[in-house]
Amino acid sequence: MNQQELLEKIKEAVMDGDDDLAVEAAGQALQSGIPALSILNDGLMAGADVVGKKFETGEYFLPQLMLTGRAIKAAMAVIEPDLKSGLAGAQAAEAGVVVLATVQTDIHDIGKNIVGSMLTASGFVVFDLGVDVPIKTIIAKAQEVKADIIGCSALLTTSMPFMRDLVDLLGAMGQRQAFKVMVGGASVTPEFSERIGADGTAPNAVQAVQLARRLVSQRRAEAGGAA
Ligand code: B1M
Repeated sequence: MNQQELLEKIKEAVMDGDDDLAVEAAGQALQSGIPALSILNDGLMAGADVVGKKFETGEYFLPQLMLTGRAIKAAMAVIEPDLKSGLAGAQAAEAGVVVLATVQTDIHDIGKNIVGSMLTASGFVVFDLGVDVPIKTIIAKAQEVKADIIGCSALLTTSMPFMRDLVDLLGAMGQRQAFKVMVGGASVTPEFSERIGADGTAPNAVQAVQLARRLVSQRRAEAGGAA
């Protein structure tokens, strides 16, 4: 089987919600030399997109979404060590402190967990508050641990506005400059991030780490300038 066929096999395993096949195919893909990031983007997320579209059109139902989520999680366990080792070269102790959460009303956590895991592997201290987290709880934790970055994940168009509310609430509290705010999730675009006044977004976990590094550098430069 060539590399394109292996990626297709992963995509189909995710579409079928077949966790055993997803694990097997992810392992074969790694062995054949496909980079872990490509397995994530071109295999797992590509399969999730198809399932999402079939769910929208009424061809698939909630059980299929659940099986798809399970298959992605299972395959992630196979590729995660490689994803992390790809980042290890640039690892720095105490790269920054991140408070991470899926915002209130939203329970999608697969992408957030991958982002959290990649940030940790890159030397960030991550406080992952889980899913369906009220924005006030996120801000309180960020204040408590003196976070550099608040990272919010949301996959529902109905939960994304809570990320705007978080930015607005920080402003109302006079705390907007205290933290960098990073947002993400399948429907989050750079335009959305800019519109709500966040400091940036990333389409995947590897770019999320790069963004987090940039934001911490900016924050430290700003703090140095203010001193
Ligand atoms: Co749901 N779901 N779901 N779902 N689900 C979507 C999101 C949907 C797009 C499917 C669709 O209809 N096309 C749709 C949302 C539509 C919309 O609002 N526009 C949807 C819906 C409607 C729902 C329910 C409402 C269904 C229902 O009950 N009727 C319900 C909502 C529950 C709730 O949250 N209150 C629901 C439930 C579920 C399950 C629980 C069954 C399951 C989630 C399991 C879990 O997370 N533990 C599920 C799944 C699996 C999906 C899809 C198919 C796949 C999501 C996923 O895990 N992708 C999804 C379709 C899709 O996304 N195309 C869909 C893989 C993951 C690796 O990608 O999360 O995008 P992603 O994360 C990426 C990047 O986005 C980025 O990096 C990650 C890794 O590379 N990233 C960040 C993520 N967070 C970041 C944060 C950052 C930076 C980058 O900075 C802080």
